[in-house]
Amino acid sequence: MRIVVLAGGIGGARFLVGVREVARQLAGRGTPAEVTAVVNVGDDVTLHGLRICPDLDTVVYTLGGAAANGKPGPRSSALRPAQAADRGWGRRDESWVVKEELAAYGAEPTWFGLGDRDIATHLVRTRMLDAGYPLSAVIEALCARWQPGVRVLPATDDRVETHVVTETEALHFQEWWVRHRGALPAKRFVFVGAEAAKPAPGVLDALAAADVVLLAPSNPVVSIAPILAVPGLKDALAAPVVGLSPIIGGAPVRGMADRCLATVGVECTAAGVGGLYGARSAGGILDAWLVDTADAGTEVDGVRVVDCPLWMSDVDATAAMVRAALTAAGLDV
Ligand code: FO1
Repeated sequence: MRIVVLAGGIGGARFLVGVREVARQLAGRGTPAEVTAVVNVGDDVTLHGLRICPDLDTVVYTLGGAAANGKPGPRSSALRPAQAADRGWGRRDESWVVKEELAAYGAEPTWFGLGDRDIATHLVRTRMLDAGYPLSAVIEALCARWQPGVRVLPATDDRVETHVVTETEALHFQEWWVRHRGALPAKRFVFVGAEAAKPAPGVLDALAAADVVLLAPSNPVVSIAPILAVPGLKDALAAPVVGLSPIIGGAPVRGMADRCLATVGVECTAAGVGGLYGARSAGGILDAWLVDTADAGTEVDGVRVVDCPLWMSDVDATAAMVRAALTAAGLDV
């Protein structure tokens, strides 16, 4: 079974821990399963001369057991509720000496938290990019160390950055999200560079070979949309596409999807996001849409809606969501 997952950062990473678990269970029952994560690059930013890839790093760190959200062991995991206070991004056991030193020099931006261990990742990546390696080769090198257990691909090797247009200015997504906590009213999101971008090596092949494509419960506006904005990617969604709602009971599980949805004029509900992705039969991409039991009865034109618990409280809960999504795609799990 070949599973492709379109994913953003924190929610996407936690979801992938469950997808990997189901793939391991399937393999244990004689059904080899390959998982390919196609990850958003729109959050990527250059700060202090370093190229930072938040969503890719969150996925690699989380699956590699290095993330600030705990070590995804065989049973316990990145999803331990006790870690609920965790950051979700960056490294666990982190220190912030370089960040403090940069601030002592007044070296802006001081609003972006670069941990000492995390900086090593950015140094390796920046050095490889400067030497001419594509981003996909950089991620492959990082995965050689972290062994995420799934294939991790950037959506594109080209530079695509999400910028936020407000009443008075355009600023990088990270500045809007981290410095301003999304408080500046955003008029629109622009995926700078998307029109000239190409899917990264392996992305179209993975989609062509896929038995199913899962849309992780990531931010639909600033995590999934920038992936779909890469020309050729949406048209390559030939396999059944099953999405999982990042909105439960009218609120985002994490982050500020509500503010992002308001900017694009979509109501912050499971139905609203399902409608944003749209039915394949109506020019959209969805064949099925999973909503939480709290949103049972949700209807999305032309889309089969299935309700099941969508709280990724631990690996087993997430694995159950994944199995429900694979079943909705008509696969036998
Ligand atoms: N998020 C914050 O809220 N504050 C930070 O200081 C911060 C630093 C940071 C450093 C590296 C990295 O990979 C992610 C970081 N994030 C931080 C998270 C990031 O801004 C967002 O999680 C994603 O871009 C949104 O999905």
